[in-house]
Amino acid sequence: MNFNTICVLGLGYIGLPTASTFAIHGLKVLGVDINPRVVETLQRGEIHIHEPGLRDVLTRAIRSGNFTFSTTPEPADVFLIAAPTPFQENKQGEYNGQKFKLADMRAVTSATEAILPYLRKGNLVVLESTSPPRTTRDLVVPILERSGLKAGIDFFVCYSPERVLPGQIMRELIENDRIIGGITPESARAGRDLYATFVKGRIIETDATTAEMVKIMENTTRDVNIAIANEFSRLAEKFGVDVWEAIRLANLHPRINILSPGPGVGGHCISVDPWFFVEAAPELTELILHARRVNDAQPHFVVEKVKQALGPLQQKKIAALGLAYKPDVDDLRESPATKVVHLLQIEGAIVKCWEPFKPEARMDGITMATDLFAAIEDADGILLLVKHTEFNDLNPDGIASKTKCRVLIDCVNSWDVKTWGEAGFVLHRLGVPNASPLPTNP
Ligand code: SAJ
Repeated sequence: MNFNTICVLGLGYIGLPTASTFAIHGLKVLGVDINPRVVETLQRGEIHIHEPGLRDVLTRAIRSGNFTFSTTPEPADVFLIAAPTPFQENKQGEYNGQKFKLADMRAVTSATEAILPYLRKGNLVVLESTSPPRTTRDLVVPILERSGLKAGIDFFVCYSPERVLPGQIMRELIENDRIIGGITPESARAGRDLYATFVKGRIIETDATTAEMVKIMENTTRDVNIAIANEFSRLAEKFGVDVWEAIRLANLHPRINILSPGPGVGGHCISVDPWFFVEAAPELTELILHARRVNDAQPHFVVEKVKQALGPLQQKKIAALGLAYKPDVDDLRESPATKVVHLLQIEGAIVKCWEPFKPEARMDGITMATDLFAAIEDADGILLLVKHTEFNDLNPDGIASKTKCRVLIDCVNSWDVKTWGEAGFVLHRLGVPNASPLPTNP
């Protein structure tokens, strides 16, 4: 099947890279976003998100003449929905006294409705947004059939989960295997023909609900694995063990791969998607629910660690390094680092934050420093929350010359006790019992 034109709805972290990639591979792409500021930014040739390599592909796409932008769709051969599926902020579900979060499907619903006036016989509609199982069949198809056309007969529908890792999206988009779940085998085949435009990995056809479940299973598995790493970090502190060394040794086993503890799980995927299973079947998801709770509680353990290092936090000045949800990205959504900062402030600490990937970030209740040195100059403690490469590479003597602070708390196993110790610092690490006494500031 040959597709020449595609309308991509949602120009965020997934939609924009995907749309740009289709455009440089010869399709005429209309990028649609309901936010006029996003559309204006892109029309000026500028970009509203940070993702390595995206700027280059976007520029090539625009220069090719294949990529234009609008706030409303137009007729096309393919409609691809890449709208966000966060959870609802103001409403929770409950089962047996346990509360759980609920998916907010409004963006997917309205993107699907926006396609309706343009849907024609022979079209392909693809949902990429991570969605609760059966969304394609039970939410998307009924909306599209309001057109009077019959899904699977007059037009094709498939679910193809995005599986790319933020920070490596441009490469993974092309190289990763693609799962295409059709509402009929013909729909899956149409999806295969579309993605074959640029995917170099395998393209595997299945049904829509299996594809939805596969996507949530992947992210849930990662969440559960991180939860156990976080629990190991708590146990290691209790038993006087260095969790990082213990994990390194355990991972020498050929069938063990423990992930890394840290300040918690953030982002718009792993901390959200497991709730889709819990919401759909709370009676069957005890482990998944508890893993979510373990990861959500991890910022509290970081605060305990800071208290062990600095004593009572009232009026203590803390420099918090890193607010992004993970290393080397500028995305602050659902970031555990911001939760840690809020909890420290509740304890009375005065926190200055430095985020090199988003120095201009403005968030309620968060004080941003103008640069790293402004954050640390008068600190009592320096708290490392994100393993950004530039924090890894900091020079201990250089830092020592800019602040009198000599107490470091590393939550991500970035800094070396010996190297920083030689520069006069006492380094406390998450998952390692605090051995060293509090130093006095010189
Ligand atoms: N994290 C840890 N310890 C680890 C690994 C991660 O605490 O060992 C934390 C990170 O710091 C971050 C969170 O988990 O706060 C999630 O980061 P991540 O790198 O694990 O994943 P995401 O959310 O950036 O991307 C995931 C990926 N899914 C899987 O690896 C199974 C990606 O492939 C998906 O496309 C993406 O979710 C998505 O969009 O669903």
